[in-house]
Amino acid sequence: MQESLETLREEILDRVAHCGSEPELDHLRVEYLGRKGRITLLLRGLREIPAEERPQAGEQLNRLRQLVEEQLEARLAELKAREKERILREERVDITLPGSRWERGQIHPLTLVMDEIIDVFLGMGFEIARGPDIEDDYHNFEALNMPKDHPARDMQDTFFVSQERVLRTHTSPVQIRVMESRKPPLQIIAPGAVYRHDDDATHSPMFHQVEGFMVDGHISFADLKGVLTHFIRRIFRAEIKVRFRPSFFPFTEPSAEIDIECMLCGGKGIPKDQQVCRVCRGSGWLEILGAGMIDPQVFRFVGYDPEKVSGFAFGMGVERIAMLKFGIEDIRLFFQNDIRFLRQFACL
Ligand code: 2NL
Repeated sequence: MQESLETLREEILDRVAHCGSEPELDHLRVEYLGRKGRITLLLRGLREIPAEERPQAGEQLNRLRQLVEEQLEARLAELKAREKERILREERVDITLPGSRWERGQIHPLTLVMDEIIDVFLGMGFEIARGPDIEDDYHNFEALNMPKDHPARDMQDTFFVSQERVLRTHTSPVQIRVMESRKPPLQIIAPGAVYRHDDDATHSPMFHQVEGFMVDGHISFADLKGVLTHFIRRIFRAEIKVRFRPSFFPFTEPSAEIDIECMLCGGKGIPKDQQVCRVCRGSGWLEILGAGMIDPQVFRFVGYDPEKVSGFAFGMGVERIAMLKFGIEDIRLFFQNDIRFLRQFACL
């Protein structure tokens, strides 16, 4: 008995000392101290040994049980402390490291200019209208006084989606649709992407337009001049010189193109260095708008009586205005999304 208890004690202490985890430790507890544990069974077996040996054996067994309980407890505390240390070591976060930065973006220069244009017209009481990028032949051409054999269709190299459907070559069809569905008085602008088969430093196959019109009982060319002159002075500067020059569009009569004095050479055409101005090519003027009084034929197409209503319409290219405003020489810069280009318009 004496010797076997000694062996058992050695065995338990050795196993507890080598135990590497809490579940393993629980296992040992059950194995020795559980309901059918080896120490428990030995304690129960005390009844069967002679009465005179019982107190001593009982004392030894109790001491062993107490020792095992203490050792299990101590080992558990040790394992917990070691685990805590491991977590502190392995899951350590260096809060002094710099965080990952969020790059701040900026508004695209075209959006900037587009919003500015829209704001000026909203300030004069115009409403914004939008329409589909894919249009039918009727709304893109026919209703704008450009029948199938009209030479003006040549001026716009059109992307065809099918025989009858095209990528809109201007935002005029948006305005046709507004007139078809509503009655004057109307003051509308139609901003958006348009498409033409054209691709060089000043032409992009997709670009942006703002067109607009005003229709009521007695709208005159004086209204056209007033609205567009105000617009130009808000977008460029209040003192800028403006010129209305006769022109032609199939959907307006009379028609005009509107120029501003060249901002590079100040309208001189030939700046100090005696070279021809590269922006206005020596003319001193820059074309920035097309406009005119809406043709009576267009009114008939949308069901208005040209005897009772009149109006003006205008159109401009947003890229062109942005290029002039910022001195950008190649339209393709707007669409390459080179961050070095885009960053220059931060905070504008
Ligand atoms: C330009 C010239 C223009 C219009 C667009 C228009 C629209 C309707 C009726 C009549 Cl629904 N006209 N739009 C009129 C004159 C000129 O644009 O140079 N655009 C870039």
